[in-house]
Amino acid sequence: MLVARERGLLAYQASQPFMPNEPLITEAMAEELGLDMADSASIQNAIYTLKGGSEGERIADFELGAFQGMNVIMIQFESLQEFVIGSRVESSVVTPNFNALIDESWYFPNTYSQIGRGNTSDAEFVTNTSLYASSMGACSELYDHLEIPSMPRLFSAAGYDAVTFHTNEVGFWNRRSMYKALGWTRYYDQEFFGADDILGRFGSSDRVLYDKTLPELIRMDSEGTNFYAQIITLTSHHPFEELDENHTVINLPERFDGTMTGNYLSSVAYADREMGRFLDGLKESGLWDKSIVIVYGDHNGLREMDPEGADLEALREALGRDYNLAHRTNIPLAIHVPGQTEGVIVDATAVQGDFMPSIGDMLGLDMTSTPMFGRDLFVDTHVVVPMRGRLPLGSFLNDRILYVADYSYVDGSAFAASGQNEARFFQVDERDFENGHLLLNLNDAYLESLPGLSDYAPDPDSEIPTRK
Ligand code: GP9
Ligand code: MN
Repeated sequence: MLVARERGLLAYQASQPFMPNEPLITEAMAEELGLDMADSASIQNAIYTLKGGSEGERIADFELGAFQGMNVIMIQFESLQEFVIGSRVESSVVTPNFNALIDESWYFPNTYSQIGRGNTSDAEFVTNTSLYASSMGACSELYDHLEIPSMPRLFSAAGYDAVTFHTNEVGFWNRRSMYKALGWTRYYDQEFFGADDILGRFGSSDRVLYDKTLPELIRMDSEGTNFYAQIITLTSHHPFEELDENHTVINLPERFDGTMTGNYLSSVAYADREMGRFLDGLKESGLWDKSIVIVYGDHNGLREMDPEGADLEALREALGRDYNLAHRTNIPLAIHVPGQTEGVIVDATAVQGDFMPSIGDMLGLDMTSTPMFGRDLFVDTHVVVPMRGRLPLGSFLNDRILYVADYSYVDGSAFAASGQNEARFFQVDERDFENGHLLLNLNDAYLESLPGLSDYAPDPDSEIPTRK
């Protein structure tokens, strides 16, 4: 992309035949890392080596496996960015329910979205595999024919039902095939949710989503079935068109009228209210006390904005500072464990690929046959996460910075991973830059090594959106 941008498309095309056709993992690299692609333990060890180790201080006040046998309810909240949490515009609090959840949960304010071109579906893929998304297309399209080691498969092996809920048709983003590749026990889509209270262009509102999901969870529980449930919300989706009176929950000042920022905040406020009703329902039903509840954003909601326009002006007001690439990629993550009554804030950098090892920690799942690129959030280890798909190849996150690549290492720019202040990157981060590249290669080689599904057939109803 850089060659094309700086030297023109012709130069880019001319350069293609001369690009060396290196294998993803060279023999020398495999030898140095003691890597055998047929052995998952050796892949996991190589990941740890490239990331600078896996040992560190345990930060959790609970033991490994303390929540064995509990259910897991994971809410993937559409377009939820971290800056919204705790924010208020004049007297309007945007996310009172999420704010209250934080007060009794583990909260990771410096969590980053790892999506590539598959938006929501990439977030589903990454959270359930602890792998990296691609820059070549949606993971749901690229990897749908594989039998992918995943969280649903780990839960199934532990005797759980692994179920996923979303009000759109399952063919969107090729989810029917992706869900099979990920090994979900069952999915619930538009066929289950129906067409009541359609909001936006994709499907029924979050009200309908939660109202129909809760009884299913209660039913499974009453039948003695442990479950891992992922709930994919929808209403707070771009373009956040103004909600009618029945769905409006906050009053913003007039200057927010018609701005993307204003519509976005209103839309998130609606989705937050519905989530709050659902969490109350979990409490009333008793499921709250026997479930780990995780809520996080899938990716940014706000898109390109005119630097001089009212959108960005409104955003600066809501954010209280300038908006940069780190703010754009930053999502909230809250984890409530059964019995927890007090909030804990963890400032370390986190990503969506960390959920799987962290859930494995809380439940004591046997994860030895599944290499994971994420880290256990309850152990304080060095962070290095290559970022691609939404940022130029060569970008990465570590404990301190989000580094955005350019031509060479020294040309890139850095943003504080804490989102707070100006950041600088140092030569010392260069190792993370290089290891990030190797981690991506290892990820891709691992995916290439996975077996295909014996009964794979492309889904004729699949729909992959073309816009980014
Ligand atoms: C529709 C929903 C779209 O099913 O996933 O969200 P997007 O991927 O555009 O964020
Ligand atoms: Mn989305």
